[in-house]
Amino acid sequence: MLDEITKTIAPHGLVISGALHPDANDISNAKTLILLSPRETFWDIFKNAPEYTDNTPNPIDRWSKRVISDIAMHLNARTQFPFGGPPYAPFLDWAKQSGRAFSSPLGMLAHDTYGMMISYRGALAFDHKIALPASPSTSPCETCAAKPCLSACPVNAITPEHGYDVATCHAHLDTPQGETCMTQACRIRTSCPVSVAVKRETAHNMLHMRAFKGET
Ligand code: B12
Repeated sequence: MLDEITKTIAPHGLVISGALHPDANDISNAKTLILLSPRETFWDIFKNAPEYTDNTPNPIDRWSKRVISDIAMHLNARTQFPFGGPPYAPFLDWAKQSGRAFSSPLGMLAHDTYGMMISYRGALAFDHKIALPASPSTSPCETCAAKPCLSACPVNAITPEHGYDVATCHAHLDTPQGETCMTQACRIRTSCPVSVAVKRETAHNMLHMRAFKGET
């Protein structure tokens, strides 16, 4: 079944980034949840989708809803999305329960393959149990001696002591010095040694960062 899901989602630029058997009282009411994230081909596929050029807000969220809903129908599953709240579906908890993503020293998630560049586009909820492989269950942060994430932000907008100071982050993005964060993505996220392997186009980074700034 996992193979079938992988084959179905791959042409849409998506990959299984986590899977879990949620507790009986989980809000998803699912026996199996499959978390979906962008893979290397995502941007080329998305760029050619109608949502990219229709000049309507939240293009990636709208693309995710359309594409993942179609996939779910095909696989006889239900959907969950990380956006559209509040209330928000507990993607951070699901990610951690999957054993493939972990709280980094800054609180932001670090994933075994995508590091801090992990993001989720949606989840497939199945009413039956799908056999899942064992996950690594050791955080990449445990073996990361340098911990560059702790000093990567030019304005210390995220600290272990005070969490995420969104206003400080926003203010920096509006300055010339903040341009690198806008075009090359958040410097904390890209400093993660696991994230370094994740290559993203400038336009992709800018779309997310502009959405974060409330500009799209
Ligand atoms: C609201 C929200 C935000 C708010 C956070 C408000 C705040 N902290 O005051 C804002 C808009 C600022 C935000 C920003 C970002 N977010 Co956000 N966010 C969410 C969202 C939609 C809901 C979280 C929530 O309120 N849950 C309910 C409450 C009750 O639970 P909670 O655990 O207390 O939630 C807190 C944390 O989620 C935290 N948080 C949310 N995003 C981020 C990002 C960072 C860097 C940190 C430290 C904390 C943080 O803030 C929440 C409220 O306090 C989740 C998706 C989801 N469904 O979980 C994504 C999510 C957590 N965000 C994510 C991402 C990718 C980002 C961005 C990096 C987006 C980008 N630019 O690409 C930015 C950070 C900017 C940057 N430096 O790059 C990812 C996870 C990334 C990770 N590795 O951990 C998620 C899971 C979305 C996804 N589709 O994958 N986000």
